Amino acid sequence: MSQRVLTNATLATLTETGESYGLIEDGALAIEDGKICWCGKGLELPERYSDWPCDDLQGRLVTPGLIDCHTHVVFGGDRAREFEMRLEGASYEEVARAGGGIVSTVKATREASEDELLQLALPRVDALIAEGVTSLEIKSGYGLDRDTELRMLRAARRIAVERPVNVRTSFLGAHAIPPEFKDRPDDYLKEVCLPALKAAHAEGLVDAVDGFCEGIAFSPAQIALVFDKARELGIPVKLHAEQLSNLGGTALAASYGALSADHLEYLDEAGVKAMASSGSVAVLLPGAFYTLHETQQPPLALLRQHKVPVALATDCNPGSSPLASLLLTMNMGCTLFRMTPEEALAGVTREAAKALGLNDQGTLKAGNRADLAVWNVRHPAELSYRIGFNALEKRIFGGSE
Ligand code: DI6
Ligand code: FE
Repeated sequence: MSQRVLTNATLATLTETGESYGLIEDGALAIEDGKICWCGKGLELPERYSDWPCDDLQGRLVTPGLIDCHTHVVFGGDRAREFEMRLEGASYEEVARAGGGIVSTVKATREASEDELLQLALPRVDALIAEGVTSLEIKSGYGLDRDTELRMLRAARRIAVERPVNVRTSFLGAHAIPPEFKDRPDDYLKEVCLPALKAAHAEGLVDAVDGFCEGIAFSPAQIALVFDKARELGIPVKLHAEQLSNLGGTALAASYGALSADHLEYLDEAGVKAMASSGSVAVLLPGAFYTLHETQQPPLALLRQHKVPVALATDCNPGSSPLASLLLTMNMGCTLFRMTPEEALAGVTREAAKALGLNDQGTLKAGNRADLAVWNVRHPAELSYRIGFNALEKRIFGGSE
C-alpha cells in the first residue's frame, strides 16, 4: 500500500469551496494507492494521516495534473517548409500544388510505421508532460485509409505504455477527403471511414468519434452519417465545428449529446444554446486562432451567459497549430480570448476532464486520481501570466513521481 501526505501546500482544487480557483491556503492532501483520499486545510488533517510519509511543499502551489483534451500529436513529416512558403507570399492553393497542406501530412503518415509514428510523437508528448500534463487526448485523421487510421490509434495508445500519462483516443476518419476520393466524399465515408471506425472499435482503440465539419471538409449531413455509426457502436462523439464558417455543426453535435464541440470561432447564439442544453463542453483552441491569423473571436460572453463549460487545448498538429505547450495555450486563452486566468486553469483541468468524459480527474478531491502538478509559484494566476516560463517543480502521476 502506498501512502503519503503533502503538507504546507497552496491547493487550487478547482472545486466549489467558495474561493476562486477553489483555493485552500496552508492545505494538505493525502494520497493512498494512487488516489486522493483527503484534501483540505492542514490544521484539519485527520490524526490517522500523522504517521504517513510527509512531503513539506513550503507553500508551493498544487493543481490537478493538466489535461490536453484536443491534440493530433501522432503524425508523420512536418510542414515547416510550408510555413516558410506562406510567409514568402505563397497562397494556400500554391502550397497545396507544391505538395503541402494536410495531404502532405497524410502522405508522410501513410509512409510511417507504427514504431516511427510512436517515436515521432514522444517528443511532443514529453514537452506536454514537462509542463505538468497528466492526461491527453490524441486523434487519428492523417491516415484516411483503414490501415493507417488504425496504426495511428495503436501508436497513440502505446504512448501511455512508454510514458506516465493517460491517453484517450479519438477516431477522426472524417478529417479530410483523401486524394484518391477527391470530389467523392460520400464514397470515402461509406467505403473507408465507416468500416475503419468499425474495425478500430472492434480492436478497442476508440474512446470517442470526432469529425471536421467545414466547407473544406465534411457537411453536417455527412458528419451525421459518422455519428449515426458512433451511436450504433455506443461511442460518444465530439466535433471540430464553426472554425472557419458557421455550418451548424455544433447544433448537430449537441443533438448527439456530444462531449464537446471544438474551435467555435463562428458559433452563434443558437449554437451556444444547443450546447447548453446538451451539456457539451466548448473547447477553445487559441493556437489555431493564432497560427491562422484568425480575427473572429469565439463567443466567450455568450458561452459564459449560457453557462457552457469552456476548456482550452493545444490542438497540437503540423498545420494549423504546431503548439506543444499547454501553459502557452493558457496565456493565449487569456490574451487572445480575454479569458480570466481562473477560466484558463479550469479549462485545462476541470473542464478538459469533462470534455473527455473523465469523472475522476481535473479537480482535487477525495476519490479522484492523484494526478497532480506542483508549481514554484504562490498564486495560480502566475501560470497563465508568464510567457515561455515553466514553473513546474514536479508532477505526480497516479500518486507516484
Ligand atoms: N482543424 C484544423 O485547423 C486542422 N484540422 C482540423 O480539423 C488542420 C490540420 C492540418 O492542417 O494538418
Ligand atoms: Fe484539431
